[in-house]
Amino acid sequence: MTRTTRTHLRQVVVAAALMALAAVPAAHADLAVQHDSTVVTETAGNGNGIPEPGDTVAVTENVMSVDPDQVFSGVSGTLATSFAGATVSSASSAYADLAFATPVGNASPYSVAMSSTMECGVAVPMTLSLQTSAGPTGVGFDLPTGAAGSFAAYDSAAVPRAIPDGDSLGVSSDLTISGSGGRVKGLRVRIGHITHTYDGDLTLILISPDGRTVKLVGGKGDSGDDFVDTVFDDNAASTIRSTTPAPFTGTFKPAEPLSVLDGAPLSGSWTLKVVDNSSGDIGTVDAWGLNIARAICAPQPSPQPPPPPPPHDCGNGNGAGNSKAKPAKPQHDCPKK
Ligand SMILES: [Ca+2]
Ligand SMILES: [Ca+2]
Ligand SMILES: [Ca+2]
Repeated sequence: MTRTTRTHLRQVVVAAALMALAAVPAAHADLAVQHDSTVVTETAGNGNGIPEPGDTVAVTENVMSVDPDQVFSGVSGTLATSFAGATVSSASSAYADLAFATPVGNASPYSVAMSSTMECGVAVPMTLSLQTSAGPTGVGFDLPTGAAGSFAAYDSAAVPRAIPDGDSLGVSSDLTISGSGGRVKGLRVRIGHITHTYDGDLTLILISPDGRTVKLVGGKGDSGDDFVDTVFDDNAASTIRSTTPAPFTGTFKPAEPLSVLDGAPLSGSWTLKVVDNSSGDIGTVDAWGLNIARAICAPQPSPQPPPPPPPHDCGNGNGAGNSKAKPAKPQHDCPKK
């Protein structure tokens, strides 16, 4: 086998390994490199600074070592996406060494072009494959698109629902949103009323139409009764704590972030699942709803208009030759002869 062939074979093997990595990033999770944060900057498009369909964006993906005993050196990244509406045009970059708990970004920005036909609000899934002196690894992250529109309120009609006592299957109450679709860019959950004589029995979970789950609260309130006008919002100051008294009236941070629902389809069947984990006390889901901000995107600039027609020659030879000095007048302004 020639040197060239061996090199080529090695490249093919590496390429195959990268493809496998993109498909199954969890297989390399033991290398202890994690996603930290992503910085997205619009570099071409409609110029409003918001990543949107039709824009090209520069991407800095900050990663870090979560292994206190290892510094990763010789790090290089290759960015890819399996999403049909996006194209990575600058995919490769070096990274400085990854020391424990210190985020490091790609030395040269990645570039991603988003198709003008992709849906506003979609979070574009990206895979960053990393080569290091300790072996290959990878991280996944999303590129969000669009801005949040105004919130609209939706209420579940599937109430009341009895909560089965001490049953891990729980009860599901649906909230169906019909209409023109769109994607979520912000979401709050309103628990108008749950009647229950021992809140500490309960776990509340929201499920999106595409199957994403968010735990809102679980096992809080001890023997306290009911939920009354409880709102879950990522922007709230704190979660429901062990010391928070029932019935939890007010606005609280959910146990898990609702932001994972950004990019989910708005239309379809949302579900509030309520599980009663302990026998003895019972209750019902009486009223709940969602406040959802739909993703909105600004249009891309119109194509350049065609050049104006040549000025009308009124028959006295002052047409094209003088067009720079005198703009053409409409035809009806020609002097009468
Ligand atoms: Ca934009
Ligand atoms: Ca009680
Ligand atoms: Ca119970």
